[in-house]
Amino acid sequence: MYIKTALFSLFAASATAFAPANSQVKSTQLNLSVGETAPDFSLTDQNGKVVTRSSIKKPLVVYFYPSDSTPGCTVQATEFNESINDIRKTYGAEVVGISGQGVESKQAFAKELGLTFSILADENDEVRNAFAVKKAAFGFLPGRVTYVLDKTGTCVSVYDNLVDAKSHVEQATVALAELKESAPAPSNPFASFFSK
Ligand SMILES: *[C@@H]1O[C@H](CO)[C@@H](O)[C@H](O)[C@H]1NC(C)=O
Ligand SMILES: CC(=O)N[C@H]1CO[C@H](CO)[C@@H](O)[C@@H]1O
Repeated sequence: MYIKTALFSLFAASATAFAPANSQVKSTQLNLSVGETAPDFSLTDQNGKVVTRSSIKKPLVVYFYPSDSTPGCTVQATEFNESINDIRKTYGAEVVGISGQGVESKQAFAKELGLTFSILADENDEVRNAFAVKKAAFGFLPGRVTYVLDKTGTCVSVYDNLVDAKSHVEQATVALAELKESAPAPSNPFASFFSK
């Protein structure tokens, strides 16, 4: 429901804000940009757990990939899997992967690689469409795009690269490091007592 609403407002916004005068840009070519709030979503992961974006109150790497169990996506998932402990400990962040195949396919892919983070089944591409993930290869392939969101769901980084799957992890880590750097120090000297 909220995805539809988000999708609609994206389209409505895009019609006015982004309409270029002299080129044909379809709304599907528009992506979530830095500074915008990411659409909310609830999707099922490889273990049957429902993951809701807005209930993860930490920085979140949302990476869209073309397809389970393909070579590029295997490299990318393996690389995120290798960095996940660092991403959790150093940056207090979480990672989710999203693609259009179902839960069974996610189960097989995650089991094959021993993944320790959620990969989510977005079977009708609803979330991919809500994020308006840019297509790759002149619009023929689902894109490989990584978004880094801050803990409030605001997008701080977009990285689009179909071919170099490995580089997504590096780019996401750079964005997480910048986010950590820019986190304001608590203005209330007693704040640290309450956040324990
Ligand atoms: C993913 O991480 C887990 C836990 O560290 C490990 O057992 C597994 O082998 C890793 N998978 C790959 C493909 O590296
Ligand atoms: C077509 C479009 O809107 N592209 C944008 C995708 O996001 C990046 C990063 O925010 C922008 O630089 C592009 O203009």
